[in-house]
Amino acid sequence: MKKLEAKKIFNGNCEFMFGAHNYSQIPKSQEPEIAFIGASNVGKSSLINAIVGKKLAIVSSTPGRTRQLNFFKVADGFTQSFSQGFVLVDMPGYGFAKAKDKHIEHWQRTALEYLHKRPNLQRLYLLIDPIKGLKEADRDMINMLNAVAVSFQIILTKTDKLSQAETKKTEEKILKEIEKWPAAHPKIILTSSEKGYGINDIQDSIVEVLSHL
Ligand SMILES: Nc1nc2c(ncn2[C@@H]2O[C@H](COP(=O)(O)OP(=O)(O)OP(=O)(O)O)[C@@H](O)[C@H]2O)c(=O)[nH]1
Ligand SMILES: [Mg+2]
Repeated sequence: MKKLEAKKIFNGNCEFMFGAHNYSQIPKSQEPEIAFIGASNVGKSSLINAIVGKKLAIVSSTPGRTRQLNFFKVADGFTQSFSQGFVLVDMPGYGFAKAKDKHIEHWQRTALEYLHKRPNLQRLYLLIDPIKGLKEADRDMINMLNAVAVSFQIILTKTDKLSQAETKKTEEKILKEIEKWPAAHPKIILTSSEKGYGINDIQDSIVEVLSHL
C-alpha cells in the first residue's frame, strides 16, 4: 500500500465506539483491533489522538485517567481494502501508586482478560517512557505477554523530552533487554505525540499489520 493511502486512512472517519469496564461488555467482533498498553501516564491516549489527528481519547496529567478499555473505530468504509475499518483500543495504564486500590485491580484484570481472549487483536503496542526506561511493572507485563504468547511492539513516547543521543541510548538498552523475549517485535518505534515525531511510522506499521490479514 502506498504511503499516501495510509495517511488518507487515518485522516478519514474515526469515532469513539464504546468503553468497557468488564470483558463481558465487549461485543465479539471480526474487525482487526490494534491496542495500546503501557504504564499510567506514559502517553497512550495522546498517541491515539496523534495517530488519528483528533482529540478522541481523554488526556490528563493525572496518572490513571483512562479507567476502562476505550474502542475507537477508524476508516469505516473508507477504502476497498479496509471496507470494515479497524479499531484502536486505548487501555488503562498499569503500575502507578495505590496499586492495591480495588478499582485499579478490577480494570487491570479486565485489560488482561482482553489480551488473553481477543482473537481479532492483531497488534499490541507497548509504550515506554524513555526517561523512565523499563520498570518492574513493564517487565511484569512483558513476562505475562510472553507467557500467553501475545506478541507486542515497543513504542518510546515523549522523545521530545530527550536529546536524540539520549533517546538512541535508551532504545539500544531496551533492544538488548528485549532480545530474550520471543514475543517482542525486534524493532522499536520512536515517537512524540506533542511534536508529531514517528506518528507516520506508527501509521505505516498499523497498515502493514492490516495488509497481511
Ligand atoms: N512532552 C510530552 N508530553 C506528553 C507526550 N504525550 C503525552 N504527554 C503528556 O503526558 C501526560 C499523560 O498523557 P496521557 O496520554 O493521558 O497518558 P496515558 O498513558 O493515556 O495515561 P493513563 O490513561 O493515566 O494511563 C499528559 O500530561 C500529556 O500531555 C509527548 O509526546 N511529549
Ligand atoms: Mg489514557
